[in-house]
Amino acid sequence: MDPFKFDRRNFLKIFSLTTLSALLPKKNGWADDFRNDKNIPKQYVQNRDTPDFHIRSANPFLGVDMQSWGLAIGGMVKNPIGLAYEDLFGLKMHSQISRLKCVECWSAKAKWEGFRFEELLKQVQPDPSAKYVYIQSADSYYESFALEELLRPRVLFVLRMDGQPLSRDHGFPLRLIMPSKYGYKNIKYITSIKFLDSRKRNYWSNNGPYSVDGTIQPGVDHPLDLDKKPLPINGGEVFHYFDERPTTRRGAVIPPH
Ligand SMILES: Nc1nc2c(c(=O)[nH]1)N[C@H]1C(S)=C(S)[C@@H](COP(=O)(O)O)O[C@H]1N2
Ligand SMILES: [Mo]
Repeated sequence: MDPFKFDRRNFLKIFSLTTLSALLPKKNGWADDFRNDKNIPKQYVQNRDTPDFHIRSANPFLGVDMQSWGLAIGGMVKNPIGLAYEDLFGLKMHSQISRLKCVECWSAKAKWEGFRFEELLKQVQPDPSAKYVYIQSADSYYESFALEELLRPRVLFVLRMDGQPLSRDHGFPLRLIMPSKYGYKNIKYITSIKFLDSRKRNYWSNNGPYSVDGTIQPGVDHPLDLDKKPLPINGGEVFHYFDERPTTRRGAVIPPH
């Protein structure tokens, strides 16, 4: 069944709050680990260099179980909601061709289809003081944004890639695409979106040398934009510091910003 063929009028059968609480992960409603099977078989989602579009997944993961999947949106909002997969196809769709660039020096382009963040804002009505957004995913990954960043042009909550529903490896059922930021900000397998009045850290600033901001720095393969000691990165170039500023091995100095 092609979810795009759903009748628009039947959309937005927004869950009751009881259904919503059943959807939410157990601990405090916002647990960090959603994986229901730690005994992962061979065909799990993992880092893989496929010819068309590499796959990057920090933790072994079976893929989202659609029996229990729902999108929970809450935190500092007037109207917390839970949306089913079908509900998402009732939102206004946009399409764009954009490139995803990983910090590990590869990038790939695809056609993405999805909805804009405004669509969710209209429904939940965040408090004026909720200036930050924390997004969690089914594989225990998490990202953190200023609300304003999610409203920028060409930021999409994506359901389809190259004319098909997202594949399991590329983030089914729902991922973020934000072309101005490195791949790691483009969170896959989204399960919850929480509005907050302070900025939380993201997975890769807690587990590696990458910043919460993650804005792509032009003219270099990858930056180390934290003030930590530079580290070699698998599959990429090793960074050196020169006059406090990182350079590539080819010597291109990252412009101050
Ligand atoms: N949930 C989740 N999202 C994630 C990741 C992850 O490990 N888990 N990896 C990130 C990284 S580092 C990159 S480069 C992109 C890669 O997207 P792709 O696997 O579709 O190529 O996904 C990002 N989103
Ligand atoms: Mo990445």
